Amino acid sequence: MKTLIINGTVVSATGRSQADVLIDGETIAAVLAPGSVLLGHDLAASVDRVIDARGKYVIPGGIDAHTHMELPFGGTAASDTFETGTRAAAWGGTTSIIDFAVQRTGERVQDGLAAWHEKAAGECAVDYGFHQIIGGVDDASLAAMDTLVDEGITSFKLFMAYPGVFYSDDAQILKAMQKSAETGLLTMMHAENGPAIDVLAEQLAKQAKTSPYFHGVARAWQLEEEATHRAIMLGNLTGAPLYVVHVSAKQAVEQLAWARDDGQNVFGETCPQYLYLSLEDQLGAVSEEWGEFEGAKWVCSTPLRSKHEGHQHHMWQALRTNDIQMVSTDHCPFCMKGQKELGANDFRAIPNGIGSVEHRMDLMYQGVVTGQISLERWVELTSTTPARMFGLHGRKGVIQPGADGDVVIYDPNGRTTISAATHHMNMDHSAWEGFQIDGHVDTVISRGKVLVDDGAYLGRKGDGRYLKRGLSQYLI
Ligand code: DUC
Ligand code: ZN
Ligand code: ZN
Repeated sequence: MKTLIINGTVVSATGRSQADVLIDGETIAAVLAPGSVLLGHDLAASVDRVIDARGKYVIPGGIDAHTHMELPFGGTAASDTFETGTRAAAWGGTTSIIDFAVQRTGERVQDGLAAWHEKAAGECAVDYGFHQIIGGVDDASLAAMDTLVDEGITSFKLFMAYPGVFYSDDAQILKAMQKSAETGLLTMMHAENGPAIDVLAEQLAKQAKTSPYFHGVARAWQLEEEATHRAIMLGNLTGAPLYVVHVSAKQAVEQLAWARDDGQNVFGETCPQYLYLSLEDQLGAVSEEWGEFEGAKWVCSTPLRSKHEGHQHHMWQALRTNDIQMVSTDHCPFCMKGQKELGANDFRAIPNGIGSVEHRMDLMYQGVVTGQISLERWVELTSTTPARMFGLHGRKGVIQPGADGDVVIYDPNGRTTISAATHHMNMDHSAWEGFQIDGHVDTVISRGKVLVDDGAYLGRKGDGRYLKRGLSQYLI
């Protein structure tokens, strides 16, 4: 199957131009001056399908490098399966995800990874890779980390939060980072001081401060800044490259900025919720159905931050200055009914997570509309840098000959209203209910196959393939 996309504006991380894109089979064959004639033939006449992208942007498919499909967490499991979550991703212009396989204390890393392969194989709408959560750093898991690169898993995640669940203490972090320095695996860090958070949360609960808002009060920014600093210094000591996930506090951004200025291989990711939503939104949220428990929809960790402290402004700035390099979702959906409501009487029991895998491209495009970031930076933050960061560059994140035919046609004049009534994620609510999007994902092509076109879903489960990843291109 040969597809030619004509008349569009092709946008990359470094520029934009009027060009036609030829996809042959699963890969991009050529990016051509408009109306090109090849070997005397009118190209449009020799292909199977021509898509007219006049007035629209032609961008590389989005890469969401932080999702949690089916994650067992908080006494339940994330409500999107690999099937529903990746289909929703496709609807939103994301053609690759990187999810987190889980190993817990006492379990073998190999078994955790095998379990994730089993959940995802044959189910996904788009291509998928894995990071490895090491929830129990011990001699066996450290030894198993030596085998990860051969499996195409070149990054692992540690948690400084969630004592008794995924938590690693400093000694464990030090050992895992030594392994990271030795193997080239990128250390991903959930940087919040979990033991201190648990003390504050218990104190709040004893004062009957149990509504969802207090989740954010307990998870104070000082505890994100402190953990980020500690992770940076342990990385400095061991020589481990460090990637801090879901950064929400401006003080944590400042930690990353000085470490980068100091020459360390330190990177940071933020998520749409930290750019648009605040602790006050959560406090003010009351509904007929849920009363003040409505705020549970926005319980995630790291938490939403106070709008009076300037975190959002600082985060947009950091996206421009490259103190933060990319935007993922931390997609971890839970329904209100039967899941979030486990914490109806105590915020500590609310499963943490927001579902956004379908909306990341649209939400970040609003930064272009409002002048916070350029069109090129939009592509860089959502696709090109994730590919480079996680060893997919050349295949993903670019529209160039030889790359996978992952292409999104985005209409800047289209309109989208986000709602649980119309989204494709398996969630009974939306953290983004009523958000008006200037722009629309019109057509989504994954390895040459049209998955979404003009409001219709044309893909099938199992279209997505496992992505064996290389080492991070930022380290070589
Ligand atoms: N944060 C979340 O909000 N959900 C899953 C895990 C995490 O770290
Ligand atoms: Zn996390
Ligand atoms: Zn996460």
